[in-house]
Amino acid sequence: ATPALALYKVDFLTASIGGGILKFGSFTLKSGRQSPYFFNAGDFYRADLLRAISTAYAKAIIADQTSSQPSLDFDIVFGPAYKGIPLASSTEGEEGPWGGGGIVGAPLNGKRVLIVDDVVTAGTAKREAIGKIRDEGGIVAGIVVALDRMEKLPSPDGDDSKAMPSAIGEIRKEYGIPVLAILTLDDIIAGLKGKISDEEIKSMEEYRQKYKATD
Ligand code: OMP
Repeated sequence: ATPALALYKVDFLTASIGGGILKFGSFTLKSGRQSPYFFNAGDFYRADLLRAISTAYAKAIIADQTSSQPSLDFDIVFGPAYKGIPLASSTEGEEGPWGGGGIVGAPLNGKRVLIVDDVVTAGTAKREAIGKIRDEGGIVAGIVVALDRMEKLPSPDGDDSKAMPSAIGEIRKEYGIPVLAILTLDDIIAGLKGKISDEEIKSMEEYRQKYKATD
C-alpha cells in the first residue's frame, strides 16, 4: 500500500486547491508541454495562503533536519526572482532565523545558500538560480521546492517520446546537492483520488505516464 501523506503535505495540498493555486484544465508550460494541471505560486498573495506555503516549506526543512540523515546544511535562504522572493522571506520568518540567521537580500559571498522556489518541471529555472548564486560567491547547499512535477528532461532533438532522466535527478547529480519537494505529482494524484473528478485524475495519470522520467 502507498504510505499516507504526511499531515503537512495534506494541509498544503488542501490550501493550494482551496486558494486556486493548483488548477486543473489545459495549460501550456514553459517547456511547451501541454499539462492538465498547473501550480501557480504567484497566486500565494493572500496572507493566509502565504502562511500555508511558508509553513509547508519550514516543515519540509525541519523534517529533513530532524531525520536520521539530514541533508541540508545552510546559512541563508534564497528565493529566485520574482516568485521565489516572498516564498523565501516568509519561510525565513516562519521558523527562522535558520542556521547563521539569514536575511533575504543579504550578501551571498561565502554563505551556504538554500534555494526556496516554486516548481521544477525541466529544471531550467533552478539552473539559472544556481548560476547566479555561484556568480556571487555563494555555495549552493540545496533546493526546496513546493512541487516536483517528476518530469523528464526535454530531449535535445525535441522528441518528447524518448526516455530521459528526471530534471530533479540530474540537478542532484550534476551539482551534488539535495533537492527536496513538499509535494510530487504522485502525492497530488494519490491525495486527490475521490476528491476531484475521475476524468481529471485520468488526465493527470496520462500526463504522468507520458512525461515521467526514466529514474
Ligand atoms: P522549469 O524551469 O522547466 O523547471 O519550469 C519551472 C517554472 O515553470 C516555474 O518556476 C514556473 O515559472 C513555471 N511553472 C509553474 O509555475 N507551475 C507549473 O505547474 C509548471 C510550470 C512550468 O511552466 O513548467
